[in-house]
Amino acid sequence: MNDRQSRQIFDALDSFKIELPSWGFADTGTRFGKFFQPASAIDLEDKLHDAGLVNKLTAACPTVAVHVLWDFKAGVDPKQTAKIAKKHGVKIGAINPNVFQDQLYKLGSFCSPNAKARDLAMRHTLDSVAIGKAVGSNLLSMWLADGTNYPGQDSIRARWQLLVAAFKKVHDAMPKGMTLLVEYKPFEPAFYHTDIQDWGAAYLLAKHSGKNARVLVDTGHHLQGCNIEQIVTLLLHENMLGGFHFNDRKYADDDLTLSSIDPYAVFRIFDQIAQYTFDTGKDPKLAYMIDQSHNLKPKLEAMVQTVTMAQDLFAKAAIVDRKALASAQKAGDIVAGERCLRDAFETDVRPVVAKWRKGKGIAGDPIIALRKSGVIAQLGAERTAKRKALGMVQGGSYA
Ligand SMILES: [Mn+2]
Repeated sequence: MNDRQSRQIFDALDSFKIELPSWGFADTGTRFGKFFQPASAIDLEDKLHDAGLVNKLTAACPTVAVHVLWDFKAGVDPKQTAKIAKKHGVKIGAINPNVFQDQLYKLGSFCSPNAKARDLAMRHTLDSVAIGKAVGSNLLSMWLADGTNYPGQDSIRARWQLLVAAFKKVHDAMPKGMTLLVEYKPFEPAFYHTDIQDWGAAYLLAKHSGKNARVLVDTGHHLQGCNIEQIVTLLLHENMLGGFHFNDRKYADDDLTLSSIDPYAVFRIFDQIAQYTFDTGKDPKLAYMIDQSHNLKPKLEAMVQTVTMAQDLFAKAAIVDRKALASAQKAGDIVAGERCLRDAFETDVRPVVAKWRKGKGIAGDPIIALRKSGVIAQLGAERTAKRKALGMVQGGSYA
């Protein structure tokens, strides 16, 4: 590692902020059940506390994404939530409306043939815009569970028309400076067709919505073998990429920690972003967010691990020799081109990343620091007592 590469890594890490999901600190599970953790967050204050802790350990996570239904109670001033976040050294980031849990959404939300479901989805989403405004968030992140389970169940075209009209209305209700992020997913919970099933549908919907709409790429929301970095490249080139939901997967939307299955795939995504910046001189201003719920790993450890893995891979992408890569590509030298990527990917960047952390006044290895602190056991004892005092049985919904 030479000095130039070290500087490149420092600059890259300075620019790389990752948003934490409030739902990643609460008890979560699969449809087969949940395994509870004593230290899991009970309420929004706990979630913001935990996010604050991850930010302190990593110096890279100043914002927290919230789920409106799970995190905001009716009648509670959202500004109070912003104050609690501030107390823990973080800010509220992306606002995620929830238009999939109410019984009315059986046939969908914005795409439902039931006008009452569509109205409820619109009211809730406009309320979410208002919450975003109140807490100073500039991101409205939309994921829909809309779709059908059987051919003939509903008109795919009629549903698309409803969707386009609804997103345009939401977009036009947003204040200036707010971005509508459109997330896609090929299947689940719908098993036959999903209304926003891929990046093409999300792109079209964002285009129809208006100039402040962009596509959100959730790394776990693709079919097997999909070339995600190509999607990222095309969306960047078209100025239509808004950001990411990070997680990893082996089979479907598995919510595994980022790069736990395929680090090279994550590196290739970061490589394309670094290439875009190198080629254009532009900062694509992407929202890097984690979307994971950890069913087995200790939640705080899983979150810190994700952030550190993302930083390592982002650092590796920053040291690709772009000039040598361009020369190899021009000469048609396939092996040399590939070696440019492999050389960077196989470089052990951890000592430089640790040095960057020490420069920020934090430990070189945040996982070790977290373990040494004993805070997970301490939170486990405190929260067990809190549950007892509140007469709570551990568990419940994702909230
Ligand atoms: Mn997601």
